[in-house]
Amino acid sequence: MAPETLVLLSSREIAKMRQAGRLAAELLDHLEPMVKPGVSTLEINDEAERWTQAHGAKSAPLGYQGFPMSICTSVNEVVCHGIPNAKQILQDGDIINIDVTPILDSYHGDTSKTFFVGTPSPTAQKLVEVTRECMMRGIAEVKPEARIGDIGAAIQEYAEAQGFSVVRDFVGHGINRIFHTAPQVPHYGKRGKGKRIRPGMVFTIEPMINEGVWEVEILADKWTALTRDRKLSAQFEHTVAVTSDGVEILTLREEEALIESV
Ligand code: EYF
Ligand code: CO
Repeated sequence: MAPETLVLLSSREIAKMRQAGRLAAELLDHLEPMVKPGVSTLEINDEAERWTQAHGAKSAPLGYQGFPMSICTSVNEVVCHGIPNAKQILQDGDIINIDVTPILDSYHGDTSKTFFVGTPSPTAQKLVEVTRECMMRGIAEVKPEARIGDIGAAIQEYAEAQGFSVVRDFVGHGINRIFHTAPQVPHYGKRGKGKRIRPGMVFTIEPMINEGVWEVEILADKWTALTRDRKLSAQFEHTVAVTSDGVEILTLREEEALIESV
């Protein structure tokens, strides 16, 4: 089937996605204690690869379209697809997005979180908090009969009201046995526009929110996207499944489940 065909997953397939999503969430939890000044992004990558293999899974990014590493590590002005590197040592005040996608039993779980390294600046703190809230507001729009445009509109309205901008060049995407498939899920847009949301759809919501302008540049390595003005960028990502009456977050971490239930 062409990757752009929009598929609705059966409950059996969603159960598989739930297992992959849970593993992805646990991997982020496992990596979190490593996020400290003095640690290199390569050390985080190598631990992610070791842990993924030890849990019977594979790292989807490794070799995907030629990507050279197992996870993406995007620090400060890097918007996404940062490549882990032995020479990149985390410093107090940095922010780092860690984006993981294990493949378990052929199904993908894709999630990311932006972490603080030590103590953040007030601007970094606000940007990261607003970006997580953008993702959650986008997820709250997901229900049968809503439109894909409702997700982006909710994200864009909140980000811009807080004085930040929404990256246009990278979007959420359908995900199942295939890493990137239909539908595309922009993090900006208009309510009532775009494809209708149906039970059985599974896709990512992964807003990248910038402190300054929304435009990005790609480094000479052909992968790393960074802000055109070199100001900060943050990102959060969940994989979600549309249910008969709303949404299930397949990559929810234990810590978040506790927050969501209070
Ligand atoms: C050709 C890639 C292709 N794409 C997405 C491919 O986790 C991800 N999204 O949430 C994600 C991770 C990777 C990825 C790793 C490699 N790619 C990246 C950058 C440019 C590009 O163009
Ligand atoms: Co991802």
